[in-house]
Parts: sequence; C-alpha cells; structure tokens
Amino acid sequence: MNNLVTLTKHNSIALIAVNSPPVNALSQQVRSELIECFTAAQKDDDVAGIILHCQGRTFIAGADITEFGKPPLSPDLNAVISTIEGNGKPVLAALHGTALGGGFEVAMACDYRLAERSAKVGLPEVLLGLIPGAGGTQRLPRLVGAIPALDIMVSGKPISASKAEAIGAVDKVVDDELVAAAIAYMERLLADNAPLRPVRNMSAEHVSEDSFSEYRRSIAKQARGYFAPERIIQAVQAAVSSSFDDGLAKERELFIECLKSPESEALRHLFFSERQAAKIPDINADTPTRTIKQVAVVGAGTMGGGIAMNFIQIGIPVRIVDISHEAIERGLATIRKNYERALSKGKMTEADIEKLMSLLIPTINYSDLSEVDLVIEAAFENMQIKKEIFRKLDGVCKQGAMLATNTSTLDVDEIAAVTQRPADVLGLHFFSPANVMRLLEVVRGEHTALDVLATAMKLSKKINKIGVMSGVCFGFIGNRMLHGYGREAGLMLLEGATPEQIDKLVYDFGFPMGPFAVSDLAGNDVGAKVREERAKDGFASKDERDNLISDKLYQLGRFGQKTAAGFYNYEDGARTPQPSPEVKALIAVEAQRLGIEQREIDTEEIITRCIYPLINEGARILEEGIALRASDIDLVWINGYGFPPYRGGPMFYADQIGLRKVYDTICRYRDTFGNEFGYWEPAPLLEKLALEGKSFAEYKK
Ligand code: 3H9
Repeated sequence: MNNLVTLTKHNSIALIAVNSPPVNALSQQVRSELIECFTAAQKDDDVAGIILHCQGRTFIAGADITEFGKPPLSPDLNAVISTIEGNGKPVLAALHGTALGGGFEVAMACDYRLAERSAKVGLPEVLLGLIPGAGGTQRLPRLVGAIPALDIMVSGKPISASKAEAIGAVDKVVDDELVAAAIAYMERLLADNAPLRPVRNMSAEHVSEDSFSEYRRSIAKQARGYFAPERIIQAVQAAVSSSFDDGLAKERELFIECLKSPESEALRHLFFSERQAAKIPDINADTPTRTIKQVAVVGAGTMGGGIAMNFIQIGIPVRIVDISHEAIERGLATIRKNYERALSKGKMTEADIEKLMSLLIPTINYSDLSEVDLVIEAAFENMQIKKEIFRKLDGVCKQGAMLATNTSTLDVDEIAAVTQRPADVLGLHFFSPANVMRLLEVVRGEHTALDVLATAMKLSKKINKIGVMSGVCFGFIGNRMLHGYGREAGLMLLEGATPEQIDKLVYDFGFPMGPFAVSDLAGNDVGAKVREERAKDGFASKDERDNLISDKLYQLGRFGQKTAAGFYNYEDGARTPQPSPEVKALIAVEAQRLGIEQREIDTEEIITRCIYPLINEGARILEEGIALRASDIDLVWINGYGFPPYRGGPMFYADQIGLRKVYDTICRYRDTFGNEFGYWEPAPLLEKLALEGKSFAEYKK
C-alpha cells in the first residue's frame, strides 16, 4: 500500500506530509500513518521540532465523510490528536487551501499555525448536521473566544487566513513558499527556545449564561428545525465552564447524538448528492468543453438582470438585450440597486459596483451578439416570442455559440427546432432571484451536443450554482412536481382547511413559507396568467376545483402582497399576513356550490397531501429518465423550492419513511377521494419499489 503520510527531515526538523488526494481527508489509513510518523519523530532524538503540512490542493479538509454512519474504524481522530499534542516537541501546522473540520482541529492540536495568504480555515461540521468532534468545540473558544468561535461553528462558513490571524486562530500569514516559510519559522522557534503551547492548557474566557441565551435568540431563525446548532452551543458552554477533559467528554457525547440524527444523515446525503449531480454518464474528463468569455442575456427584466449578475460577478462581460433603451435602463437600475443594498451593509465598495456595472453592455441590436459565446434568453414565457428570438439569434450568433433558454416550462426541443443548430441549444433554468438561488436546471434537449452540456455543467459550478440535469418535459423536474403540491393545498381549502392552517404546518415541516404565503408574495396573477395561456393552447384543467380559489382571487384583483390582498389581508402596507374573513367566506361559498362538505383536516393529512404528490411525481420523473437519479430531484426541491435540507429532499424523505408506507397512503387517498383525475394514482416505479421493499436510492435505470 502506498504511504499517504511521509516523514522526511530537514536538519533537526521533521517534516510530516499528508498526500491523500483529492482533499487529504482523514481516512483510517491517514490517521494510522499520522500516528506512526508523529511517534517516529518523537522517538528520534535528532528531531527538535515537527512541521505538519499537506501536498496537493489543500491542507486536510476534514474527517473522511464516507466513514460516517458505518462502524467506527480504529484509530479514531482523537487518538491522532492526542499523539500530536502530547509528543513533547513543538509542532507547527503549515496550512494552505482549506483547513476544514477535522483538518482544522488537527491544526489546533499543534502548538503553532502558519497559513498561506489564500488559505481558509473553518469548522463546517454543522452543514453535515454535526458538531466538531475532535476537540474543535473546546480548542477554538480557547483560541479566539467563545462568541467568535460560535459564529464560525454555527455558520459553518470558512474564514480567510487574514481574519484567522486577526482573531488568533493562526499565528502568522505568509506570502512566501509555505514549506520554506514554515522551516524558517520553526528554526526561529527552536533558536528562541519557544515553549510548547498546547491549546488544551489555555484558559477559556468566562461567558455569562445571559450571553448564551442572547446567542440562542440571535440564531433562532437560521437554526429553525436544525439539531446541531444547539448542540454546538452546549459544547461551547461546557468549554467555558468545565475542565478541558470534561468539555471534551461532553463534545463526544453531543457529537455521537448528532451523528445518529436523521438530520445528519439527510445533510450528508446532500453533500454527496451535490457532487454526484455533476456526473453525467456520457460525459467524462475527455469530453471537450467550449470557452465562455462573453455572454449575452436577452431580456432585461428581473430574471434577465439576476442572470447577468452571476456572470459579471466572475468577471465575464454580459451584453444585455431588450426591445427599448428604457427597458434596459430599468433593468440596469434594478441591478445597481441590488448592489447598493450590499454597499449599505458594507459588503461592497463604490469601486466594486462601478467595476461590475462596467461589465454590462446594453444593446437593442441583436447584431451586437455576433461574437458572444453564450446567449441566455430570459424573455416572457410564451412559445411564439421565444421562437422569434431564437430565429434571430440563429441568424446573428457565431458558429459554436451556445443558445440557452431560461424557460421554466416550455418545450426546449420545439424552440431548438426553429434554429439551424439544435445541437447548440439547451435550457438553463434559473430560479428567482437568479443572483441568489443556487439551483440551475440544465435542460438537455433531444439534440443538445455533449460538449454543450459539459460546458453548462462546468459553468454552473463556476457561477456558484448547483447544476442539475433535466430532460425535456412540461415544467422539467421542479415545476412539474410543484403542480400536485399546489393542487392538493387548494383542494384542502375547499374541504375545510384554512390558508393559515396549511401555511403554518408546511412552515413547521421546514419550508421557509407555506404555499399561500408564497403565492401572495410572487403574485396570484402570475400563476393565473400562465394557466390562461395554457388554456388557450388547449391544456385547461378538466377539474373545476383545481386552482379554483386562486383563480377567483385573481378575478377579484387580490394579487397578493402587491395589492395588499390575496389569500391574506395585508393592512397598511404591512408585510405580515392577516387571516382574511373575505377569503374564508369565498371558500365557503365555493365549497357549498360544488357540494363539498367542509370538515376538520388534521396535521398528518395536510402534510401528506402536500408532500406525497411530490414523491409520486418524482417517481415518474425518475422512471422516465427526466432526472438521472433520485438525489438530483432532492437537490432541485431543496435548492429551488425551499424543501428543508435537514429532511434530505422529497425522495430521501420518502426513503426514510419507507416507500411501502408512502405507497399505502397514496392508495388510501385514491380509494377515499376517487380517481377521476388520476391525482392519487401511484406511480408505477413507486409501486414496484414499495412492493419489493426497496428505496429510491437503490434504483438504477
Ligand atoms: C469532520 O471533520 C468531523 C470532525 O469534526 C470529527 C470527526 C470525529 N471526506 O467538493 P469537491 C470528496 S466532518 C470524504 O468537489 P472542491 C468529494 O466527495 C468534515 N470525501 O472539491 C469529491 O469526491 P468525488 C468536515 C470528501 O475543490 C472530492 O472529494 N469537512 C471530503 O470543490 C472533491 O470534492 C468538510 O465538511 C471529505 N471530508 O471543494 C469539508 N471532502 O470527486 C467538506 C471532499 O468522488 N469538503 N470529499 O465527487 C468540502 O467542503 C470541499 O470538498 C472542499 C473542496 C472545499 C474541501
């Protein structure tokens, strides 16, 4: 077996190097070899000091996440840390890349820390539903203070080397070659007879109970529904109120509790799902990609502007096209306003804004798009308009340019067919606000070329999006599933539930907002207009009840927040929704007209009727091959629609409940509510897997 950790010597300094690509995670082999190398360095009388560094792109990026949830493998990380901390010779950690989680914990077990200027350190365990479990909750508060340590651990966000130096998490930031700088630093420590400096012996500052209560209040909103943040706080409370060893024992207990939680299982599933989504079976490292140096966005509305921001942010100039100078000016003003908000929060400077705005090139002439490498059309959701735009693009764009539509529902193949180059056409479905939302559905048309697809997947990562590939169908993965969710919520109103009851339960389930609050925010007119368009094309719903209340509100001009009335009343321009007696009365009248007897609907029914249609439609999408894998569907609903991450996405959630239970409930609803419109017809794949006792995760097409 190849050595993953090596020991070499430079005079009296031992250099211990980890080389375990891709990210030097602390696998069992790395842990064993670290212990071997540190023990050897300790026993070697010629060694006066030890430097720990890593090869490849990063310092240790954490524990090996693939080991979690499996039987523990010896030696554990705490054994490594004890060996480092107790070896009796000064140890210096030389950090580059991202020293994260267990990696940063190893660094904190060293006496001194040196970092390259571009390095980052952090404890992102919370993002995996965990707390740092190798002394991080005890050492970081001793190094930087309890509250700054909480900020790092509860947010999970890495901090820059300079910030780490400023708060005392690293001793020095260097610009020179790291290992040479580390050797020079250690030589000076040895020459000065510098003492050993184990963090465990440092005292933790006292923090009052009130400060912890205040901290809990300050994170209540962001931590809602999550299990780990509270456990991090408890571990830090132990750090400031008990001995190091007692604190460490408390950390261990809390870490194990988190590791066993369904939340951690769900978040670990998401970690690997995100990486998996980038893998397309017929694309590999040899698939060529196209170079994207200039982009154009057609449509300067909210969506077009948001899309453009993603590219200028990474230095790619964007031509913005619209039909009039006024429309473009309005669009640019909205983008500027977005940046000014960041300026007022101190996140940007005037100069940053000017630099970004200078990358936006307005034009009303399609001929100005002749040299761009990628065009993203973000015009009104209407097939004729989109076809017209693609004909024009086909006429002016250079050969090899990628032509993308941001349609959220329409047939990408039909759009591609109006061009002479369907292989260059694809869907890039951004979610609003497009500069913020992380999901990007990459829609692969029937003729989309492999290099076009590979470029789009690579590009999504560059602009910090999670690219998920979808096949062509109405609404792609996300919006296609949305329909059943909205339909059942609407039907339950007629059957006796109230908007506030459904919204509260969906919120308690973990969504940021319930369906009616979302509708009022987005505008009830938006969905109603889409349905009107669809009806004109012959796709009207055959069920009078479907979207009935929503359409009635639209007819009454109750568009939502913008008209201060929708499913809720918004008095005095307030954003807080108030239950609306008018809407309640309207629902009662419609229910009576349709002969629907209103009744109490309980929590379980409300949640299952909202969530199970997602699972059922997801199963169809999976079987049809519209999504490559169940985890891709999970990513879409988490990153585009607010499904709670700690539940892992609708398909993972279904696997956790057990597909048999989901299937049986769907069959029960079919038998109770009738099957005239096929709403509760179990998807064939769900039925098959449920009866075989299998899960979506096991399914391979
Ligand atoms: C922890 O440390 C707990 C301790 O407190 C206590 C223990 C007792 N393990 O992201 P990328 C794989 S919890 C295993 O595309 P990038 C990843 O799956 C851990 N595998 O690269 C992918 O594999 P593949 C705390 C890992 O350059 C490949 O490496 N640490 C791990 O965009 C490349 O990954 C974290 O949470 C791992 N720890 O980003 C850090 N990390 O090629 C997690 C990565 O087969 N990692 N892989 O798809 C990251 O945040 C990013 O990977 C990083 C690099 C920023 C390092």
